[in-house]
Amino acid sequence: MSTCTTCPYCGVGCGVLAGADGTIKGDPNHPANAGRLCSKGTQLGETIGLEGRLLAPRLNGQDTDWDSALGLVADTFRAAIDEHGPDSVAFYVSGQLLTEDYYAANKLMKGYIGSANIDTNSRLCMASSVAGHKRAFGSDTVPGCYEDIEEADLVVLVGSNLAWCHPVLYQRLVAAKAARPGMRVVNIDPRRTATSDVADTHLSVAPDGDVALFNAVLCRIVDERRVDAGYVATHVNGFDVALDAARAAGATGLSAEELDRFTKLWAGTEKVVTIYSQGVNQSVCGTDKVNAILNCHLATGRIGRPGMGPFSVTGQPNAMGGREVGGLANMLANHLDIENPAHRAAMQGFWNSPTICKTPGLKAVDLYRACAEGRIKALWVMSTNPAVSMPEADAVAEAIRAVPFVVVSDILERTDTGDLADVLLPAAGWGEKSGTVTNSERVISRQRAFLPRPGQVRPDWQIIADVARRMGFDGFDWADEAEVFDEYARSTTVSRDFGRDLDLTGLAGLRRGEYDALSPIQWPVPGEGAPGGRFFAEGGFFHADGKAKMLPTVAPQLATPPESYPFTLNTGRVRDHWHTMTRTGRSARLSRHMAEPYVELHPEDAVALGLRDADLARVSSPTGIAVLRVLITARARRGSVFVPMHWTKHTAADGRVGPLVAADTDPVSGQPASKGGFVAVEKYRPGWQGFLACVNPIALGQVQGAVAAAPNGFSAELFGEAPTDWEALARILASEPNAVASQITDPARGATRIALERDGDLVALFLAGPGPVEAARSHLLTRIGQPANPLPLLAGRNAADRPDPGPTVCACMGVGANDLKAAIAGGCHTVEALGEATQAGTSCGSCKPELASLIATHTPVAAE
Ligand SMILES: Nc1nc2c(c(=O)[nH]1)N[C@H]1C(S)=C(S)[C@@H](COP(=O)(O)OP(=O)(O)OC[C@H]3O[C@@H](n4cnc5c(=O)[nH]c(N)nc54)[C@H](O)[C@@H]3O)O[C@H]1N2
Ligand SMILES: Nc1nc2c(c(=O)[nH]1)N[C@H]1C(S)=C(S)[C@@H](COP(=O)(O)OP(=O)(O)OC[C@H]3O[C@@H](n4cnc5c(=O)[nH]c(N)nc54)[C@H](O)[C@@H]3O)O[C@H]1N2
Ligand code: SF4
Ligand SMILES: [Mo]
Repeated sequence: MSTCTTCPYCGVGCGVLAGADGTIKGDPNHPANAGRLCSKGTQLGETIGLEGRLLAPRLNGQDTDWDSALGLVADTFRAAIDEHGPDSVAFYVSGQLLTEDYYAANKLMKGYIGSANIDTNSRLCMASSVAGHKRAFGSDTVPGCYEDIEEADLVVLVGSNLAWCHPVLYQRLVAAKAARPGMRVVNIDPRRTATSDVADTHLSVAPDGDVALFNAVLCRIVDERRVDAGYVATHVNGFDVALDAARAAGATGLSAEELDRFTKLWAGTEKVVTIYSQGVNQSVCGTDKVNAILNCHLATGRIGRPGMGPFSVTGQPNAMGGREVGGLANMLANHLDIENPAHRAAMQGFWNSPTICKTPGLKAVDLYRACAEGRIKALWVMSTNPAVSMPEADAVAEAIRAVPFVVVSDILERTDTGDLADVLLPAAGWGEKSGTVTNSERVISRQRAFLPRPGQVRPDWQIIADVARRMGFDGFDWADEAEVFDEYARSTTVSRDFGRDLDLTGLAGLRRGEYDALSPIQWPVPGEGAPGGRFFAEGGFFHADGKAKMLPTVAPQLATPPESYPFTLNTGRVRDHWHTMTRTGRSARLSRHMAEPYVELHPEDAVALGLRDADLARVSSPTGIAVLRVLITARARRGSVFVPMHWTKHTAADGRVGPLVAADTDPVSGQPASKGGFVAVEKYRPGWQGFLACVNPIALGQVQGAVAAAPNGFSAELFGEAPTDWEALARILASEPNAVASQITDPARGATRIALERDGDLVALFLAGPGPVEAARSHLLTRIGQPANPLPLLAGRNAADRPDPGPTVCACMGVGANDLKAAIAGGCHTVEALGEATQAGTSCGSCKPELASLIATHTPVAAE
């Protein structure tokens, strides 16, 4: 028996069939994925174990009972509000909460506490898209749907690594292009990524060159007479001022020929979809980037019709749901505006609440500044890890520490943020809680529980309601999540009556059974008439006059790095990890794709810095320092380095990029420029480097490095400042004081290899030397926890029956790069042939771009 639910990772929102035994399959009936899953979705079963889970409320590190914890939270928030006013408290929430959780949190803060100090990690994610939509459309409306991507003749991906970040949508794009080879795909990103592999053209735009680029597209549209004059006349304001601004040329970092070809292609293709993501949003000019793109679609009327439109893809599973219920500090609820007294009065009327916030609250970056300045007396963080993911992360951790009372709701006992809390509240996790999420194309799906709730965990909405009631508020007496959803659906009568886009009144009054059985449904869901569909093909915008607005977007001066920090910093994601790794970090398979934090840089920059592959580099900015493995690739843009965002104090204290990122924000949206800032890069020479594979969890202590899950235990890449007693160190790191040690040393190279055996099993292998450790890691990892003769391993020989598979490329089927290279040498020259021979890429397909690039690099060139 399996349960039909939704993947808890990205905003594609794939349907999942989950079994109580942890089996996971794609749901063939879900409109987002039709049975497909990516590597992260496929490995969900590996991430739902109970190790490390927070199972009881905690006060100052001691387990406590719910009554005491909830009472303390309610009393302390109440006391702060009574003494210092409603704006002295704050919630910081997450696009990974379910809509019901989010609705409850927003209602409590805005309608009952009477402050708008509830902001969300969507501030770091979607805020510029929200602000751009509101400026252009009068509301935060995503006009199109996934099918548009398949029906387009031109798909432009701007600042989106779709192949790694929205893999199932990417697979749909790849399949559509294969079926219709005439389709064109252009990828606009300073660096080449796995996504560039589907693209006919990759444009290495200068960081933040996007406004200038889309301004150039707008000029081309006009010059080639591609303006839809009828649409503009009837439905659009601001055309002339937008065009004036666009005429002022700005730097894109592209050649005149590249610019010419791209603007011509965009202007000349009717069915164009422009997909954009964090390369657009996370910038000091993020909102202008969004509007520069929207301007082009509005001028051509290419919006809301099949195969055309701008498409801001959401990151988190419920980023869209959070925007609906009002999780941002500058939105009220239901896409209504705090600044509008009629909206406020109507929401307060619906809630029948004692008060309502009057002005926008603090946005994330300002919120943590207020914490640092002592203005916030009580803070509640739910389902997000700001001590890792905020810019200037170390300063944010200090700011949280400065708040007198900090509550964190999480599923884990230890996170970088949870470690700063006075009270930890144990939340039910994916698989244990029930509710709804909305994906990138406005499809609402049910998340359904299929696992028993362990320990004392409770769903987030219930924890919020419990606190609200203890604060003396009515309006939080829901019996279950179906009642919360029903109230939310009914509340959209308010937005509907204001003529807004968000209308779920057709879902109001669902009985529990109907709610449980709810199939994926695209909003709007009006009380009468068919649900779903596109917006704006016939105008109908949400500004007072019903028209859209084109905005004058002025291309910024491209920033030149200061002498002391000569590289532009770029940050983002890897294929198999999710954010701060609290879930994907538990999966051995997912942890093998990228087992440690790294810095990607261009070969010419590497030469200039004297860096070679696998060296360590010290990357520093005015606000922080990280030590990272060097990955040299021609995919990087010269002068720009890329560092992934995933590692934490728990997984690689020195490998965190958050402390390096400057807290600069977009002036309109308040979204931080997480892709920006400047850094210095230099070679880092530690006293030694090492690799440890072991059955026990690894506590790094004084040693630096990164830990990761491995097939029979854990692994770590290590480095340190001073030479040590190797055997003692190996025992401490492996927590094996009594195991039998064998050691081989190579005094000439200063290298050592130590094996620890207990009861005939190999429990740890430790390799160390003065430079990067060269060893077949995946091979060594397979021996851990097994009866093994350590000597051949220590001598560095692979058993003849088990050649080293190399670094994992296909996480689902566990296929390594060496296996793949062998198969390519053996004649597999297509992704399909490789799949048949090795099974790589045959499950979720997330690794297909990497398979294709391996084929491109390793196929022997045929003799003439
Ligand atoms: N595997 C995986 N998938 C995820 C997530 C995850 O953690 N892991 N997180 C989810 C979430 S919450 C989000 S928001 C999405 C994010 O999804 P994406 O936005 O696709 O991912 P990122 O890697 O953050 O950034 C995308 C690209 O922007 C580029 N970029 C940087 N600066 C610029 C610029 O100035 N202009 C342009 N045009 N491009 C630029 C970067 O080089 C990068 O390749 O992914 C979602 N999916
Ligand atoms: N440098 C840099 N920084 C970035 C970005 C970037 O591209 N570069 N991207 C930004 C973006 S787009 C995003 S979205 C953020 C993401 O950053 P975060 O939101 O900080 O990262 P997550 O690891 O997703 O944090 C989710 C937390 O919620 C917990 N959790 C999981 N399920 C539940 C649940 O059901 N209930 C509760 N209460 N807790 C739960 C998890 O254990 C985890 O601690 O990072 C941002 N920061
Ligand atoms: S694409 Fe992958 S991570 Fe995103 S929802 Fe689908 S299975 Fe989950
Ligand atoms: Mo995000």
